[in-house]
Amino acid sequence: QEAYREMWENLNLDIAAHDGLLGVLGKFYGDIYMSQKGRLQGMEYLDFVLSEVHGLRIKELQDAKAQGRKIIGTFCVFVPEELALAVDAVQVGLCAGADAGKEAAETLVPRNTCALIKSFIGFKLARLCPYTESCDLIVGETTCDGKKKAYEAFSEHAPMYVMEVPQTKTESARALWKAEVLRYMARLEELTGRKVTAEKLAEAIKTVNARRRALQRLNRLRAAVPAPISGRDVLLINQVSFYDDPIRFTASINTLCDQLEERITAGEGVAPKDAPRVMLSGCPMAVPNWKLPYVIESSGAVIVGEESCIGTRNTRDLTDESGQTLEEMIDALCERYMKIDCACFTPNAERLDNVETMAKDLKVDGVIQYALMFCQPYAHEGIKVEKRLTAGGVPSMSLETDYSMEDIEQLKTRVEAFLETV
Ligand code: BJ8
Repeated sequence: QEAYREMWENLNLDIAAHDGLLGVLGKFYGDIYMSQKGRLQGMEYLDFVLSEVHGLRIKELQDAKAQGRKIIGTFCVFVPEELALAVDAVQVGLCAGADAGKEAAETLVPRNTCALIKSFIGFKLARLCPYTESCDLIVGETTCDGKKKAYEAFSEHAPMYVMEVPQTKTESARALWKAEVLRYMARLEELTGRKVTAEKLAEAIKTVNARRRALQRLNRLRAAVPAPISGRDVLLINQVSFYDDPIRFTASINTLCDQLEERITAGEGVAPKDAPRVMLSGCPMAVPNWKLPYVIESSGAVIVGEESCIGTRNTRDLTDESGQTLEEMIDALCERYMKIDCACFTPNAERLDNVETMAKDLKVDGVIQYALMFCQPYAHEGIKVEKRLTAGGVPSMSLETDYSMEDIEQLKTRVEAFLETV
């Protein structure tokens, strides 16, 4: 850590508070991750990335900046990473999953704002996040009301740009989205002084698709019985996918998948064959939000899928790679991103179909709807999703929580009661 102190000082972090945060994180990670039995050797890469998440990766970002590359921060899977890569920028996810800086955040957004929003604002105001501080541009989006309004307040503290994400999938909404993608592309070109060419965009589309394919492969393999990898580990992999270099990350996940294949062939699992198979559905779980997965898996179940943006919603759809011209590639991008079934859309019937299909494909014993407290879109859809699943014979329960540890016993009681019924 000493080696990084100067870098953190240059980023104007609150060093004492940041030391405290890393201490808590390290302990939390040890309890939740390192205590697991029978972990795959390939997870060492993830352990290393996480142990260096505020160190080596930030150093890499600083080195990229020194070479004239720009750093783009995002909060939503709607922001097309392909465009950032096509202008040689580095894109990182800034969603945060810890309670830090909550009081400061509540001076900027109302108390009844979801924990994810309060967390990214808290991290900024408390000067705790070296990613936020490294960004040349932070890209928000008009998804839920909470985020939309929070970006207005956040823009007083950070270099913000907001993409207008439509709320429906009509023809006019698609035209708006294309115009927004082009407007964002122009902003990136202006920021970096580089042009998005057909050649660069084709390469970027391939890079991001390759990462999605590796994660799809991981999701197929983890579905084996007995489950060869814990849900906690797969969540961590999905979380790291938002920070790490995409090419290095893809290679590491494919290596891990090779090990998974060996484990499946040997019939080995991380949980007994008859452990209840649970799927999570709903809000994204940003680093280090591992509370609910830990509660579920320490209750004897194994998580076999995450229907969320830090999960399959971000990896399910690929961008068509057959486009030859820049225009064709941009159309392919627009189309791919409009397949995202975020609860902010109305209507959003395809999400019900997707959740049901996923639950059946994974042969789950039950689905846990996860909503962050004060998240209107996912709380509303939780009701519909639950109805659809129970009608199809899949048990489902809904949980609302935040980032505090106060409700952990209560969650455990509810999860255990649910598991007894599945
Ligand atoms: S595409 S899910 S990443 S918006 S939890 S902030 S919805 S009040 S995160 Fe999301 Fe994009 Fe949609 Fe995905 Fe609002 Fe709810 Fe908070 Fe949320």
